[in-house]
Amino acid sequence: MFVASRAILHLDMDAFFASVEQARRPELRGKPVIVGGERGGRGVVSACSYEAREYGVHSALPIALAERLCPHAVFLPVDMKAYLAVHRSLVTLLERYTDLVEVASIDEAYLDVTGSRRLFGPPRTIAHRIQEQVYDAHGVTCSIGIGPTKLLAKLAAGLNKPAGIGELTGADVHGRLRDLPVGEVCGIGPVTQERLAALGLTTVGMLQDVPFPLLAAAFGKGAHGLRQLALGRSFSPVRSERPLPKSVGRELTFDDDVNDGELLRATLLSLTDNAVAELRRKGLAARTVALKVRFSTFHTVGRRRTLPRPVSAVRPLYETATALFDELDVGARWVRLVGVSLSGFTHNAFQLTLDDGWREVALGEAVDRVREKYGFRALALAGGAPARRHFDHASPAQSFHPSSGGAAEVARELDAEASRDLVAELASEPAREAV
Ligand code: TTP
Ligand code: MG
Ligand code: MG
Repeated sequence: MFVASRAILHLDMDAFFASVEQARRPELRGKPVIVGGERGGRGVVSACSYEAREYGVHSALPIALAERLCPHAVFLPVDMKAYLAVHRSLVTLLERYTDLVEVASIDEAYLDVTGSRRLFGPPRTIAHRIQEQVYDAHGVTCSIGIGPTKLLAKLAAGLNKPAGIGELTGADVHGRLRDLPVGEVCGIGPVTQERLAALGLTTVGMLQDVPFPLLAAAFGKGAHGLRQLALGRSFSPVRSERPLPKSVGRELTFDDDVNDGELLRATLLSLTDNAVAELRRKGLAARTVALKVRFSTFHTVGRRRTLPRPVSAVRPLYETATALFDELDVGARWVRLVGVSLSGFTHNAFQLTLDDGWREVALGEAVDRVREKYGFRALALAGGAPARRHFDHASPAQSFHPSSGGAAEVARELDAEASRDLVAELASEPAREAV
């Protein structure tokens, strides 16, 4: 079961090396083009245009054989420098849509656009825009698959080649996917394919249905993983290779200095909540919480604490922030500014979390989804209410939160019942240890 449905795109360029050659030499468009070496060469085909594929040419075929199959094709040497230049530009283009871009090969990448929808629209709209921009920039086409997991997104891209956009959902696993040959599933290589064929298992549906003991007898510990693949279940997150940000922080300068402990704590909750929303958008988990307090005298103090393991849920991070706040013993002093900063990042695994923190993560993701749709203030943690009242009368100079519309306005748009439930559940969750 998926904790929360993610929106993942898989992009793969069509006949990549051959398309780049056709784009820079327009006279080659519409012709069979084979990249891999000159005629008479001893190499193999790296890439061939779709026109050449009609003659049975494919990657890894010896050039000599390709020549026989398609004698009138244009044969070109590999110009890796040119393809790498397109590749680099492509990655830069994709990173405009999300921080979570995983480069899977020279011509393919995964994008987790779960957090990008508010800004760029539904995944299909994002896919269309990417296709257009790739074509405008390089004159080459790509295929894009959409799915809740990397596995399904990649399959969807493959099924919609060339130049297509397609989507596979969890429901397709027991529908369209069943007739696919097992070899189409990323992770089932030629050796496994052969072993499956020996058992008479050639399609995804057969692999879904085969009695598990039979699979276990043949594949031992690998049987479970195979079955999971056949069921479209892969929880591996999109892993960006971008350098991780150093910190994500939020701070608030009050209009008037404050010495109300309740308001200060509520502010910390809202600040943490807001920073965690960015953390999730970036697919990160944090280990270190830092607190900053500036008094009315402009004297500024800070405290930081590192947790035993990275987390991406509000509660343990907020509890750490308030523990740090208590240590500061603010007492009756007047406070001008408070800030919370998170650091010590790792990429968060958006996986089926088996520890008892899973519920909090799922609720957090649900809150993110509502906010994506209706604006950040549509849902606020119950404990944040006093601070929210304060924000509602805040001066525009405040550094806190990218908000859209007032709370009352978005609340009207919301299904009030659903939002109350979420807030109530979050508020009534028993406090847990920091990790
Ligand atoms: P692929 O994406 O596998 O193939 P492709 O882009 O040529 O065609 P498709 O439309 O089916 O995706 O590989 C990307 C590039 O990697 C390809 O253009 C050339 C290179 N490559 C090789 O050099 N040798 C190979 O055996 C394969 C499969 C690819
Ligand atoms: Mg390709
Ligand atoms: Mg590829």
